[in-house]
Amino acid sequence: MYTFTIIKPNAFDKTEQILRRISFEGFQTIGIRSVFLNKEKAENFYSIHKDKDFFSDLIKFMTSGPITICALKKNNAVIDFRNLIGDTDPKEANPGTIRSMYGTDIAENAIHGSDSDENAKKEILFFFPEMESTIQ
Ligand code: IDP
Ligand code: MG
Repeated sequence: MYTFTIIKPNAFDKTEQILRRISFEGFQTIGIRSVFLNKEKAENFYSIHKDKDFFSDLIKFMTSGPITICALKKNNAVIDFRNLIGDTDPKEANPGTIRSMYGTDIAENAIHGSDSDENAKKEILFFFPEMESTIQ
């Protein structure tokens, strides 16, 4: 029903094109904001990856410029959105997917998408706590 996305710093200047594509694919935007992440907020959001060797680079990247965060609604939102963005590595992502079109490399892959319904809710509430009653 819901998913959460971040247009990452390397794709921030493509936000309009990417949002148009997301809307064209049938996702309804129910929350949107452009923000800067500080180190603490980025580390919290990606805490599941804190022991990975790319963690500090990931935090540096995600705090390097503005991002756009969105809560999205659609039937089958999580799976359909992962299919729309493509593989984590833009080089592996199918042609026409958002990561294949706007990603730089596996680290700067343009866009985030939640990987489960449970994480989608957590991620939406992490950035939009005021939506608690809306998404239950
Ligand atoms: P996902 O975003 O496709 O779910 P995850 O494995 O959850 O991929 O990784 C989170 C983010 O960490 C990726 O979107 C990417 O920005 C970064 N990342 C993942 N794997 C690597 C890597 O091997 N090197 C550098 N950065 C990576
Ligand atoms: Mg992930």
